[in-house]
Parts: sequence; C-alpha cells; structure tokens
Amino acid sequence: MRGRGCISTAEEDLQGTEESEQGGGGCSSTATEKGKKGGQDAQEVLLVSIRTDIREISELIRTMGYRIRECVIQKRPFSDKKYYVGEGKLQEIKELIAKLGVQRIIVNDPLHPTQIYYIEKETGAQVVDRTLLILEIFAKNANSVEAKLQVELAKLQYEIPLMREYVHRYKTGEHSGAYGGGEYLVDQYYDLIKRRAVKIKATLEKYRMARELQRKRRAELNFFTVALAGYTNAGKTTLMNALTNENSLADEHMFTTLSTLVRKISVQKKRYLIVDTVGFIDGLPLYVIDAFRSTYEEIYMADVVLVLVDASDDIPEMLRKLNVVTSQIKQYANKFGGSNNSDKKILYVLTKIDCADELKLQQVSDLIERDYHARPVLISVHSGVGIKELIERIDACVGGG
Ligand SMILES: Nc1nc2c(ncn2[C@@H]2O[C@H](COP(=O)(O)OP(=O)(O)OP(=O)(O)O)[C@@H](O)[C@H]2O)c(=O)[nH]1
Ligand SMILES: [Mg+2]
Repeated sequence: MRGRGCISTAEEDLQGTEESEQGGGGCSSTATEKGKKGGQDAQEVLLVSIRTDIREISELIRTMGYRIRECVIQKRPFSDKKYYVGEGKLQEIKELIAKLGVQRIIVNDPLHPTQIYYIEKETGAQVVDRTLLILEIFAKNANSVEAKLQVELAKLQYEIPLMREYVHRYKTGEHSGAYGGGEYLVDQYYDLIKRRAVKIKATLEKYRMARELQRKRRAELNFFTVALAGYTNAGKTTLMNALTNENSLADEHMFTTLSTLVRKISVQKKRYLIVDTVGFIDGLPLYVIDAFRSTYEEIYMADVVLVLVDASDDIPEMLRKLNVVTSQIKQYANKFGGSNNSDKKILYVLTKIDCADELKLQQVSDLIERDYHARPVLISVHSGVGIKELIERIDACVGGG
C-alpha cells in the first residue's frame, strides 16, 4: 500500500471526550498537546504553489513540524488538470527532488486524486495537498476519543476517492506495484475503509446526540452559552483563559485547539458557559466540516458567538479571514441548525490590538461596521484592554445591562 491508510482501532466509547464544565481545574488536554508538539524532527519538504501568497501554507507547514527546503512557484490562473503545474515545471520539480533527496511535496491547494496520482508517479515523492496537510495537523493535535474519530473519518473521506483512483489505475494496468496484494486485496481494503467510515459516523452521531442533550440541560439550568469562534490562531484560547482563569494551551501554531472546552463564569448573577473549540480555515472541504459537525455545532447553537479577528494581520487579511468565518458559520448554521439560528447574536471582536496602530484599528472597525453592521469590540488579552467592555457587551447581548 502507499502508506496512506488511516484505519485505526480508536476506542469507540463515549468516555474520553475533552469537554468539561468544571469551573477552574486543570485542562487535561494541555500536557498531551504540549508533549505532541515537542521533539519532532523537522522533515524537509518541497513546497509547490501556483500562487505567490504562500504565507498560510508556510504557517501550516511549520505547524506540522516540517521545514521548507525549496519552494517552486509557477503563477497560473488555474491548475493543470494532470500535474497541477505545467509539464516543464514538473520536470524541474523532478530534478529538484532527485537533487535534494526530499521525499514530500506539499502543494498549496487541494488536489484532485488524478493529480496526486500523476505527480506521485512522475516524481516518486509523496504528495501532500493542502487538505491532507490540515488533516495531518488535526491528527497530531487530536487528544480526545471524539476528536480522534472525527479526524479519522475526515481522513477516510479524503482517502476513499484517492483509493478509487489507484484502484482504477491498477485495474486498467496503468499502475502496478503499489498494491502488491493483487486486485482482490485492493477491493477488500477499499470495502474495509468504507465500512470503517460508516461505523465511525454512527459513533460520532452518538457523541452529537450526547452534546445536544448537554445543551438542553444547560438551557434548563439557565446558562447562557458564549462560543469563541474565529480563524485558527485568532486568539480564542488566550481569551478563554483570561475569561475563565483557565490554563489551556495557546500558542503561535495553527489548530492548537481541536477539542471543545467549556467553562463556567458568572457575570451580574447570570451564569455563562464559555466554549472554546476548533478554529476555521479557508477551503476546508465539506466532508471535514461534516466530520467535525458535533464540535462546530457548539458554535452554531450558542446564544452568543464572539467572532475573533486577529488585529496583528494586515487589513485585507483580517477581512479575508473574517469573511471565511462568517460565511462558514452562516452556511453550516443554516444546514444544521435550521431557523433557530437566524437570530443568532454575533459580536465581532478585534483581538491582539497591542499589535496594531490606531489608524489601522479605526479603518478596519469602519469596514467591519460597513459590511457587518456592527462595531467590533477592541481587546488585547496581553494588556488587558477591552476585556471589561467585552463582558458588558456579552451581558447586553443576552438582555442584561
Ligand atoms: N500580542 C498578543 N498576542 C496574543 C493575544 N492574544 C493571543 N495572542 C497570541 O496569539 C497566538 C494564538 O493564540 P491562541 O489563543 O492559541 O489562538 P487560537 O485561536 O486558540 O488558536 P487555535 O486553537 O490554534 O486555532 C498565541 O501565540 C497567543 O499568545 C493578544 O492580546 N496580544
Ligand atoms: Mg486554541
């Protein structure tokens, strides 16, 4: 096999979920997540892109613990159907791979299985497209049984069309060797991953139902739920820690948080549950969002959603990320939440304002007000600015103040 198989034997019980509603107390994820981040040898990779903006993919590569040895950029309006880049560029890549001894190519876009097949066939290197890179980061950071199953399901959904491509090439005689077990075994493996996906879906549905019950219980106990949403690395966990005296892992890497964490706070005699969960990113395929449905639902179903925007980014980047987050929330709230979500209260929050000058904050606030009809709250957790106002705004949202 090509070594992409991701069928695991993760325990399928409803124990080990990371969620906890205890006030204070340690977050069991912290140590595990820290442990997983350290000590990984930097594997060298070749980055290939048809766009010049490689900031985000470079960040993802760093987060995964890889090191970019060389970067090949061929500016094109759309990718080549077979090789992603043109044939001439592919030759260049082939020579580079041989010269540098690099075994992985990271591609700055999601690829079609046919493209993966042909690039791997030509170069002999393993191709990791943007989607798989994100899934690898998810796999590295998943620390609860539920998160592990969600990642496994997403990886299987990624794998199935790729398998289909390889099976097709194998059966037409175009590909040999990789599936040394023969046609029968290939079919068997294909069936196995499909069956495994069905089984995981059923288990995840149980988790989802359990969360739904939990939400009902919280509502009956008059808790207001405040979800922290935002692009990955926006500063959600840092804010969660500040609001709840928690000490969850927050760092400069992407997708540090993958499991949901719920903590109680009380404000003006009202009881709130603050929910920190997985971040958003551009271009995440639907099946990944679907696999993480129970997790993202914590955002869609909250009474108030804080949409965090990282003010240390430049203005176009802030608006791009904000657009990704709000359109994904809208899209999936409609899909999963029905009409309940039409009156959801969203508060826009510019975070890390200690890293931005007055003029930039003024300009981006005006743009957000123009496009989203609400003035953002400006905060810096590091300096403490704006936190009091944020709490007041949350309280006002649920009918207080
Ligand atoms: N300067 C500054 N940095 C901040 C502030 N808030 C968060 N950060 C930094 O931003 C980085 C990301 O913070 P996190 O809280 O991990 O962000 P997140 O949104 O939870 O990220 P993921 O869980 O990876 O999606 C960390 O290095 C934080 O120290 C702030 O107010 N000012
Ligand atoms: Mg986080």
